[in-house]
Amino acid sequence: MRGDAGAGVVVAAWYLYHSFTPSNVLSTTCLAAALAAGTFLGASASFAAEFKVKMGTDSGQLVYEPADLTICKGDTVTWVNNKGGPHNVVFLDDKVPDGFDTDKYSMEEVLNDEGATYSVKFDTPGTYGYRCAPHSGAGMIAELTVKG
Ligand SMILES: [Cu+2]
Repeated sequence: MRGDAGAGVVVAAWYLYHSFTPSNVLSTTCLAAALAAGTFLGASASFAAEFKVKMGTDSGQLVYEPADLTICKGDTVTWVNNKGGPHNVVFLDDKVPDGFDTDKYSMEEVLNDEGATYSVKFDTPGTYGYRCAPHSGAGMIAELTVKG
């Protein structure tokens, strides 16, 4: 029935919204989360989430927020220029998984406009360190863990 199908989509959207926030995703495994999403969507288990990282806190502190984030393989991180820019994302050559091309995924420029974004999709599990070129001296360095 058409009405039931619509309700199902709403329920699935609610479930995804409430299940894939950065804090909740830590409490489950990537596989379980993907399977649950696949079940709700009636599709494959290759669901990928998007996580937002603020560049500069709302009060203007020169840090990434969260500075320590765990995601699943296939997820995307979108950095948002929040406060205190310009900011950017430069991956640390000595703190990324083998085969990750830091030149390819690091920003050469900076984000000047508040609300401007930069996104990277992560397909290789491991630990990634990155810094903000203008502010790493002030401690604007963060870590990202990608689970398989
Ligand atoms: Cu910065």
